[in-house]
Amino acid sequence: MKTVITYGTFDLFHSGHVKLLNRLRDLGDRLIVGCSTDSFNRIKDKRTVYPYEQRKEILEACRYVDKVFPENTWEQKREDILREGADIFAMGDDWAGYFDDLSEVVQVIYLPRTPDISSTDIKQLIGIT
Ligand code: C2G
Repeated sequence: MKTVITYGTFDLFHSGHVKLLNRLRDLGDRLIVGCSTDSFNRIKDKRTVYPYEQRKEILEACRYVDKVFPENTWEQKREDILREGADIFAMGDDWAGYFDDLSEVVQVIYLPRTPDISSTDIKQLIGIT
């Protein structure tokens, strides 16, 4: 059983998220997602439209996701990886290099982001700054 782990806010769930989660799921047999809590997004200085519980519910409804857990800090990844027995840590390549230190405990992979779509773009389109 190969477990893949990833993290993100996943606000205003869109096809860029779906394409990434699909590719991540194809890297293994199980995909688990650390979903950024509202308090962690305040630390990331990231405003969201959907609160954590709704973002978690939407992720859990995604066919590619097997489990969702809260991401409260930058530092919890190593502990999560060991607890979940993750074999692969993967993110979109806007994060390329940021988490290379985790290669001590897991295979680290960065996949190309889907171009031309983002939660930020959507917020601007619907007039939410
Ligand atoms: N993503 C993508 N293509 C897009 C938009 C996002 O592949 N068009 C990917 C990002 O690269 C990321 C994931 O989808 O891997 C989630 O994106 P965000 O919700 O923006 O995640 P972020 O707020 O950057 O949080 O500890 C890591 C952080 O929690 C990441």
